[in-house]
This record gives sequence, structure tokens and C-alpha cells, in this order.
Amino acid sequence: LHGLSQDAVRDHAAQALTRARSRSTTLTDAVDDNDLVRQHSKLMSPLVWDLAHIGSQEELWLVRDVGGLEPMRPELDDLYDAFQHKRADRPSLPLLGPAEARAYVGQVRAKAFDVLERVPLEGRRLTETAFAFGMITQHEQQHDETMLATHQLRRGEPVLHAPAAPGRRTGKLPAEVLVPAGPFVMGTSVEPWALDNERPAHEVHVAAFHIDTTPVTNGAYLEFLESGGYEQRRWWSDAGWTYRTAHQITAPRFWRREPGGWWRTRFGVDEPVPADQPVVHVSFYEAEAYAAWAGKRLPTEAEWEKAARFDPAGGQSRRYPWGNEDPTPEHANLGQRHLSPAAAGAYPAGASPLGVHQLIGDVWEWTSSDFGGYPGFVAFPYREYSEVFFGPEYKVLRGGSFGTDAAAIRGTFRNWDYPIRRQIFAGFRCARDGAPDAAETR
Ligand code: AVJ
Ligand code: FE
Repeated sequence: LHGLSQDAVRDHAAQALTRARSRSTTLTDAVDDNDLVRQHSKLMSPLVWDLAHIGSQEELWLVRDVGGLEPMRPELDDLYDAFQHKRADRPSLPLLGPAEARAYVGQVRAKAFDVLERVPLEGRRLTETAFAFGMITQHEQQHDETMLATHQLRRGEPVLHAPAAPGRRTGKLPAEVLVPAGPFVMGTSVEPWALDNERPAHEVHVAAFHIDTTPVTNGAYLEFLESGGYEQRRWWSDAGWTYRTAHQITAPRFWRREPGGWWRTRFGVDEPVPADQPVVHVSFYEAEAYAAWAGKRLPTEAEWEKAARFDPAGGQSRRYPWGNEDPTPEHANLGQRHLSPAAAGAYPAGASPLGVHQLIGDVWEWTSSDFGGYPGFVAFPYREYSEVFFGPEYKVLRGGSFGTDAAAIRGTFRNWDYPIRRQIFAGFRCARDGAPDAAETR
């Protein structure tokens, strides 16, 4: 960051914001005004709420905080504060209509660009300003993934279109990879756009473990399902069994059994469940049950990050499995370029040095870890970003999905959700303990 000219920093920030806005526009222009204001699921906000909320956060952090400008629409602060109103209650608020919301986000963006033009980008101001613009870019991209999940819950004809995700581009891969015991550096203190919960960098000792080379595919998951996995109590945790019984969960969300086999609905398209793609729309509890059935377990968050970042050659932690360069379309299925996960083995260029594939992109991966702060955690810029969610109710997900933009994912990025959630683009991979090393157990 400090090696770049001020103009380069401004250009990068402006381009990232523009890319996020083009995504928000695609997602909100794809449907008519009725669909924009409607609540497609109690789990989600109306799309028009997400849109104006994106603008409201941008006004708060870029226009008022960084720019020091007067509030544009102070009466909107409460309406679009996610902590004031539950998602289920948002449709009954006096929200901006579609045309007003579009005008508002456009006005905010124009002011944010004025701020970016004139704010001095030197010393500490450089780091702080670059972070604020990065935070708002990621915030918009995160809501774009949320809006994509709303599209998946919407009924009706397909309105989003994209080329099919690639098939396998490797030979047959080994089922698992061994990650050797030893320390690695988890988290980051230097990544400019890293959020508070990814900080600081700290050394973690991880015992040897095996991890699946790819996320668990639909084909593998179907073996669990067809063998009666959903009916057999022994694979499920107590909480998982209570959940699957109370909600009568018998398959991943959006799947249905037809005489000829399993079908799914994906953004309005009905299609046979593709055996070679990672399973998506499963809860943490289903992931946990599958892993038990397979004689394995879910990876801890530290194991997942070591698999994704550890380079045995230098012992250093990489930004991404493939190295330090930002993701390209060859590395990972990100950015809503495809509207589904890609086949296992579709991204050989994105594999880690140890040979673990598709850690970034395709599906968010459930880990066994509760969401919490790293040693030395400091809430920034506000406790409500992550600290208020720390605790056992939330499980950590890693790696991003086909719906996540490259700007909002990296090896250190941490997502979290309730273990019952299935509308997010979540799948998983399994792990198991490695043989204890003689030198380790002495
Ligand atoms: C990190 C995805 C859990 O959507 O609740 C959006 C991101 N924070 N606006 C969420 C977020 C504030 C957050 N997740
Ligand atoms: Fe938000």
C-alpha cells in the first residue's frame, strides 16, 4: 500500500467500488418493483432494503466519517440500521421505494467519490482511508451475496443468467491430504482490507491432520442420504437431531426426490443434482452428521486456515492457497461469474502447496469452531461488526462461495452464521486426526 502512488490508491478504491455497484445494480435491476419490495423469505430483507442499507453505510463511513460532511439523510439512519430491526420486520418499515433508493445510493456514491478525490492519502491517513473504502466495498459485496441468496429463495421464472461453471480439469485426485504437525501463523496484521476479526497475526500449533482434497460433492452426499443418514440417530449431535426432527429435514435445501432421481432448483432453474459439484445449502448439523457417517469430522478453523495458507517450503502463511496474488478466474470460482459451484477438480491452479483444492470459492465451508476473537483482538471500527457475535451460537465458515466477490475473500477471511442456516451458499469438507508423530508425543 505504501509503495503505491496516491493516484494508484484512489484508482484501486474507485474501481473496487464501481465493480460492487455494478453487481448491486444487476441484482436489483433483474426484478420488477414488486419483487424488489417483497419479502421472499422471513430470513431475508426485501432487496430494496439491502440496496438502501448499502447506501446508508456508505454515507456513514465515507461521506460523514472520512469526508467530515454533514448528514445527507439523517432520518434514514435508524431505518437501515441492521440492529434496530429484525429482517422479518423490515418490509413493514416506511422504506424508500425502488426509485428513491436508487437515487439515494447514487447521490451517496457521488459524494463518496468527491471525498476520495480530495482526502489526503499520507501516513496514517493512507492506511485508515484505504481501510474505510475497502470496508465499504466489502460491505456492498457482502450484501450482494446476501441479495443473491434472496434471489435463490425467490419463486418464479429465472432472471439471472451466467455461463455454466467449469467441469473437472485434473486427473483423479487423492481423497485426502496430510497436513504435518507444527506451528503456523493464523490471521493477519498486515492485510490492508482485513477486518477486525481476522487480526492480529498469531502463531498456532496444529497437530497433524488429514483434510479432504475437495469439498464434499453431491454424489458423496447422496450416498449418506441414500444409506438412511437422515434417519439414523447415531450420526447426529443432540442439537443436530433435535433440529432435523423439529424441521423434518430430509435433504439439502432446494432438493426434491423425483421418480428418476434427485432434482434441485437453482435460481429458478430445475435440474438434476450434479454429482460432481460440491454440495451446497446444507446446515452445520447436516455437515457434522455426514462427517460422522464418513468416519471423519469437520476441520477446526485453525486446521482449515493452515490447509489454505501454510507453505511447507518456507513455513510462511500465504494470502491465498496458490500464493500472494489476488484471485483470477483461473484460481477460483468467485464473483457470481457462474451461478453454481464448479465440479470438484475444476481449479487446479488454485490448489495449495500441499495439494488441497477449492478452498477459496465454490462453497463456504462449515468449520467445527465457534466464532470468537483472536488473542489480542481489538474491535474496529465498531463492536457491532463482529464482537457482538462472538460466542457459541455462531459457527465459523471459511473460503467464500461462487457468490462471493474476490474483494471480500482471502485466506484469513472469517464468516459466521447459525448452525441451522441453509439459505447461504454453504457446503463443507471433512478432516480427521493424523497419526501422532513420535517426536510430538514424547
Ligand atoms: C459477515 C456475512 C455474517 O451479513 O451479517 C453485512 C456481513 N455485516 N453488514 C452479515 C455484514 C454488516 C455479515 N456476515
Ligand atoms: Fe450490512
